Amino acid sequence: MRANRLREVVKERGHATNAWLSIPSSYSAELVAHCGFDAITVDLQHGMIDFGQAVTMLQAISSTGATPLARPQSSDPVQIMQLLDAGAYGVICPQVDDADIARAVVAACKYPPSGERSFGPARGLLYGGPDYFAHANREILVFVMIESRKAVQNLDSILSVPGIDGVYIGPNDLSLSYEGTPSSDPKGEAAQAIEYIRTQVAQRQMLTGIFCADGAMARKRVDQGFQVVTPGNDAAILKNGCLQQLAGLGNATADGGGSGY
Ligand code: 3PY
Ligand code: MG
Repeated sequence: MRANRLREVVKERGHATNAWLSIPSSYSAELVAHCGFDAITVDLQHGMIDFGQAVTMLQAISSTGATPLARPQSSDPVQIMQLLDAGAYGVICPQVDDADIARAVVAACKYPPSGERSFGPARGLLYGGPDYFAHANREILVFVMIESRKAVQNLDSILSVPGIDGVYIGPNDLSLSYEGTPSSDPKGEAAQAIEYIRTQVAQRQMLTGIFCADGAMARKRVDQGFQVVTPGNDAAILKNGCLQQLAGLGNATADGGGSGY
């Protein structure tokens, strides 16, 4: 089976970059994948992407060496299994607030006896190779998103669920939960929670990941010790690029907004 390079990259370089796709286009997925990111996440939760579009985007990503990942809409095992069958080499599952949800996510990602994934790897087999079934439980990465006060309170029991490879922090939802307002760079209690989560996850030798608004924030998170970072999503990068070009011309921008989320 084709190896999942993401863990190796973290070992070799200390950190990996993970692009985040919300635009339903195989062309933009291909374009981003050719930029040199170590992994690319197709986001079905907040992206404008349905399953059929996700398949074409995973195909586009597999024209490069980047590890294809997907964020499902929820911890629904049906969609998780479908995305893995479509060739995702890992999932970043949103809103994993307790150990029961974490167990359901792991079960959807692992073939028996470790889990309950149904057999039918379809495109996973084309991408991974003929021995996909024998190695999928090891190669497929399971990230759970910790993004609420409840999840932080349950962190120890969530991280005790066997089969979790890493945690991805959603700072916007975390900030919403703690501070009542979303922020990709939370302050106060939410910022303390981010550092608490990172240290707890690192102590267990699991991967520490976090969504960031842009490259500068991603750099800050790497310096803080995070291993997998997302320097903004495709829509925010596109919008910022357009605004920058217009500003370079001295033109007023339509709404003055910038970073997206
Ligand atoms: C969050 O910041 O809450 C996220 O889920 C990032 O995508
Ligand atoms: Mg979130």
